[in-house]
Amino acid sequence: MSRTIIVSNRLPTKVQRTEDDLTFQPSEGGLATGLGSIYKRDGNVWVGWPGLVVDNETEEAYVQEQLRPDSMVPVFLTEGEIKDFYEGFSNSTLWPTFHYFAQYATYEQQHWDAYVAVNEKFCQAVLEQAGPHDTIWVHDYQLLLLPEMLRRARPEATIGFFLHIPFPSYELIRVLPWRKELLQGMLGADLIGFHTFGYMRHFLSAVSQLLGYPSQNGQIETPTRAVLVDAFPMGIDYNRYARAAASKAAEQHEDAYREALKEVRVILSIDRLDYTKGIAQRLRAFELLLQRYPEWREQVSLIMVVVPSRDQVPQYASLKEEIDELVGRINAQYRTITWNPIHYFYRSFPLEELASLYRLAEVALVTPMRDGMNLVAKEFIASKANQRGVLILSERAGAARELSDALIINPTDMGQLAESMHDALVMPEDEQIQRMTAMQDLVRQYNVFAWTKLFMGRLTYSKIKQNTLATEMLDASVLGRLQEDYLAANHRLLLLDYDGTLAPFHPDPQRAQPDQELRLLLRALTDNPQNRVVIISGRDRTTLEKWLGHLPLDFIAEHGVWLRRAGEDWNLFQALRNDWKREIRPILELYVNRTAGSFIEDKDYSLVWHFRRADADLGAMRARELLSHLSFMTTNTDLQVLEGNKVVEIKTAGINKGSAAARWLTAEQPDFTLAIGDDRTDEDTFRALPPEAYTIKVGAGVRSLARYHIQGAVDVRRLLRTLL
Ligand code: GDG
Repeated sequence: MSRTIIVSNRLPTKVQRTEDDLTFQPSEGGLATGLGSIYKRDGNVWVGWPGLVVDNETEEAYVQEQLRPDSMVPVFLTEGEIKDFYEGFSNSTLWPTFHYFAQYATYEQQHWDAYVAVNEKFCQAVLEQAGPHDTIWVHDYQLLLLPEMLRRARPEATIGFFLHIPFPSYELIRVLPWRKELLQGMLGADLIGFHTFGYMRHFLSAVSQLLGYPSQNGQIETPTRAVLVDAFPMGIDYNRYARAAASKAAEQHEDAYREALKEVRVILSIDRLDYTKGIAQRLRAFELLLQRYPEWREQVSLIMVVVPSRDQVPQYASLKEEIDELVGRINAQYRTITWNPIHYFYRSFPLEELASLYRLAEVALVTPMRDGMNLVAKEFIASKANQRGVLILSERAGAARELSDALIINPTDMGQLAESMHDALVMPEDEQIQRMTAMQDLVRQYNVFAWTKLFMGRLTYSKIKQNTLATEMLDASVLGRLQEDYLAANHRLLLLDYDGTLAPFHPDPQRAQPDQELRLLLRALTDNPQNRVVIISGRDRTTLEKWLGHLPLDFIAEHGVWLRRAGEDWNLFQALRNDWKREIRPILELYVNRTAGSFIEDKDYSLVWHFRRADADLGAMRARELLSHLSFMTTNTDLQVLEGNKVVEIKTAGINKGSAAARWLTAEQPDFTLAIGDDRTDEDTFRALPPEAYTIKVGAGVRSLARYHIQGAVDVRRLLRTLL
């Protein structure tokens, strides 16, 4: 039976060193609860760092043994690794960059090296657990390289990846010296999940612009595989928070707080210490509220919990100082003997005390500068049994995409923030109930269990889809059969596409001319009198003739418009017109004018708009626009519009590589046929050939009618050489 392996930087446990022992306590974070239903059953495991440095093998063995019954497998990190991989690359490079704080990011080669090494360490630990067909779910920004490392070792495994923090705009990603490696690392997965559609869009754009891989409906076509990308907003264990808030213990705590606070109303803020959370801005906005609305003085207090975190990273230490200073100043200025404006706690609370704070507060202030999701907002909602209470939520938290009934604010707009606190404090009860009910329904339904189920379901689907789309890989056994059939045959027909098949793409199409190696290869193939070798291309005949005309090859040019048998003259497939160009050309010119880097290729009987050299996203968008423009223009004409690899081509309908290939088939009656091609126009060739023909698609990410696939032009040449 196949197993599921969860991998994250931290294990869902707290291991602590006491004077003469280690203690183990399950940590009940959102992720641990959500995945509990998976990793604890059927021999599944969770692989991760236990959270403390263990410096001898006896202790390592002890930790391993202690965690085994709880289905956890520890990965041990050294002090140096924690410094360079965790505090370094993860928290001083990726964290600030992904949260739009690029000014805080450092770019240290040593940190990167440690990041690679620790990802490899995790990879080894997972491989010790994983069989070839297991499912592996990797979590978060500390392990961006892991999916690809696992893929190399386990090509058939089902691998999912989820990013818990934002994925920023391409403009930030491109700043990172290791940007391509990071994207490639993630693309080892079959399914990549983000909290919001916005993060997903940024990722697709970065992949397209940095790696040149196109995508459609969230499916990326890499040269080797299709990768699915989707949005899965993470939820909480709703009932757990609802129950905790309704518990006797929480009620007692609330009573105690209430007694101390008297009639004072409470605004609540809870965060880990982090510059992304907007804590200082929130304090200034609270001060502004007290200035603008003096009537709230002595009536309202801010309870602010800041959970200590990452204090080894310099920015965190100075943020702590800034907060201490601000709280001190505001309290000193406004406090009275009986009233404290800000109750500030720099520590964490047990769950039932946290729950009592959620109960107590009338307003929750969740105002991060950037936040992947933010679960505090959802926990506050789940805790409000009587539906009274108002959530003020930053538009830059992932949660804002779902919780549209919150008061959504821009966290840098201090005035708006102060006004929204005032609005929340005066909001009529029926409006509070109506908003809170709507949000509770949503948070209850899209809880963490639904999230896990959805992700796992989609992961299974992505694999099924890949398998049904995929052509068989041309492996050694297929190659063996192909060679045998080739040798046994007397009269062979080889139909070879040019660009992307025999020669790699070049940004300037006129510079993709054949090199010496290719010329020699084609010469050797044609030297065998039993071979008929046809170059079947979308190129114009002049170029093909100039590049390869000296060889005894047959040519099918312009996707079947022009035909030439070796040693003969060019013939038209059939009599054709090209007066339509007068009307279509100005449209293409319009798109050239609007899209820098694009250009028109004018072939005898077709027009092509090329956008390989244009900005990738802009080019793709303009191509869609042009396609719809042209589909309108060409209705009821005998023109067809083809979408190729970074090209849009207009030509007469009915003539394509397939109809031309069929002519060769009839004329030659071969007893062995091989066709190789990489783009959509080659599908016509594959379709036209009999089932026993060897049809090979170059690239494996997309659906093809071909029987086999092969990776790139280099592999095509290698394959052809084996036939010599
Ligand atoms: C990352 C992303 C994304 C806080 N104080 C106490 C306490 N907490 C608990 C909260 C909540 C959790 O910590 C914080 O979760 P967040 O979602 O707010 O933020 P990150 O830890 O930064 O998590 C974030 C998340 O991943 C999930 O994908 O939402 O955007 O940054 O559960 O309740 N818990 C206790 N005492 C405290 O004092 N017991």
